[in-house]
Amino acid sequence: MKRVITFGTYDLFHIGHLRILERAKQEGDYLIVGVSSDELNDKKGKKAVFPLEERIEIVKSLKCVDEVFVEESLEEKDNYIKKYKADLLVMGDDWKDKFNWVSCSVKYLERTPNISTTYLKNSIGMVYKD
Ligand code: C2G
Repeated sequence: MKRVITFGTYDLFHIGHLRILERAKQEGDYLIVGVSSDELNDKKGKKAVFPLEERIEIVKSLKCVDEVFVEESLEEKDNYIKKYKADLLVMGDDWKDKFNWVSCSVKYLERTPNISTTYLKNSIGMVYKD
């Protein structure tokens, strides 16, 4: 059984998030997802709208996701890979070559165009008034 691992914040969960998780699952049989803690987001210079518990609840509910844990640090990536016995790390290509140092295979998948949490944050206030 091939075990795939991927990571993300998954704030304001959108179609780009769903598609990368579904494509990650297609790379193997079992999908493990590390959801970034609020503290890790602070370090990444991001502030999530939805708290960690809610982001985890949404990701956990997806058919393609088998297991979820909290990602506390980007540098711990290889420890998570070993702990969850992952054979393949999947990331979006905004992270291209950033994680080539890990001990399993790595695949960077193309991001879904024209959608992002940043775009949503900016457009909601401007376009939807009530
Ligand atoms: N994504 C995508 N298409 C989009 C937007 C996002 O394929 N239009 C992918 C990203 O490439 C990433 C995943 O969805 O693989 C989660 O994206 P984010 O929630 O923005 O995750 P990020 O904050 O980049 O955290 O250890 C790495 C980090 O935790 C990744």
